[in-house]
Amino acid sequence: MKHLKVLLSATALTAVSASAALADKWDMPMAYAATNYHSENGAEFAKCVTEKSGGLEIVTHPGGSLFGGADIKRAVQTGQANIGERLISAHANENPLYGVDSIPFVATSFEDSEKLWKAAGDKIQAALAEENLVYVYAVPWPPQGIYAKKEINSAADLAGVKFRAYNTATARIAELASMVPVQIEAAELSQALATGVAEAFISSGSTGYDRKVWEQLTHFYDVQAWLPRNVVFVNKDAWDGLDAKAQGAIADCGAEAAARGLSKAKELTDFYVKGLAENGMTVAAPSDQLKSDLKAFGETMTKEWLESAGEAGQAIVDAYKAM
Ligand code: PCA
Repeated sequence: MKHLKVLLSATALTAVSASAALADKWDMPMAYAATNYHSENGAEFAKCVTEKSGGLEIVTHPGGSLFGGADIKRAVQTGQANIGERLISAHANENPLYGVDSIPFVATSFEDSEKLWKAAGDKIQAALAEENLVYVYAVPWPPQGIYAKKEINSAADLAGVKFRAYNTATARIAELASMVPVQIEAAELSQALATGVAEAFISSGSTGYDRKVWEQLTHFYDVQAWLPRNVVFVNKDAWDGLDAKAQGAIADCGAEAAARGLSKAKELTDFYVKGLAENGMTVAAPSDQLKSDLKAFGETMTKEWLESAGEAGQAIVDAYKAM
């Protein structure tokens, strides 16, 4: 009798642990503000997976609260987090292909940015796979412009300015314009501007709006230089550990998130730029001189990127141009 009791409780224990193993919870670090459309889109994606996967719950952690932007990719590669979102061009120093979306004036509209991403898709996915990452989806930022606290009519007006960079392309522009680059995550941008660590930067209306940069800066030049992307990826070992239903849910919810994020980005672009103006900033198109100075930087940087990205880079640009 005693024997039977022990056996029964052992069976009960096994049943409990088996059902617990089926349910899994993944933390998803994200670098940008909770109210930003990328983060809201990521939360929708997480909800979709939680509903459709049959046991996998994804919980987003926006604003760099779990891992700061600079640490998210490594955290997912090493399995400290199983899924995460990162501005992929910030890793162009590791693989130039990750910088394909940030070459000035190669793709400057949503339409062209989609084409370029399509042309780059397989190669980006392969590069991520080599780093133990499975690509899920990507969403563009609105076109990039210049923020400053004085009138900027040419590259010469930028010389000596302390410039916040977010990837190698923005750091290179700082160098070409004789600015002083400092690498800062968007989550720390307001503080960097308030303390004078940075006094100008390139980004979308979205990040200027999120970080209320009108409190320190006065001008936004709508240069429309490129549209960088946030990419969501999963740790490959964690992916391999999922059943087909959960993998399918991530793929389907990811495809939906890519489409939803793109249309949000398009829809909000004007809203953000208007918001900058409504809060007192001077919003203007770049002067002809500034435009031609930046175009010249763009030509130099396109050449440099093609040199560093080699045949794979050339193949992407050729495919894009043929579209
Ligand atoms: N916002 C992000 C990247 C590009 C953008 O528009 C940032 O400034 O960090």
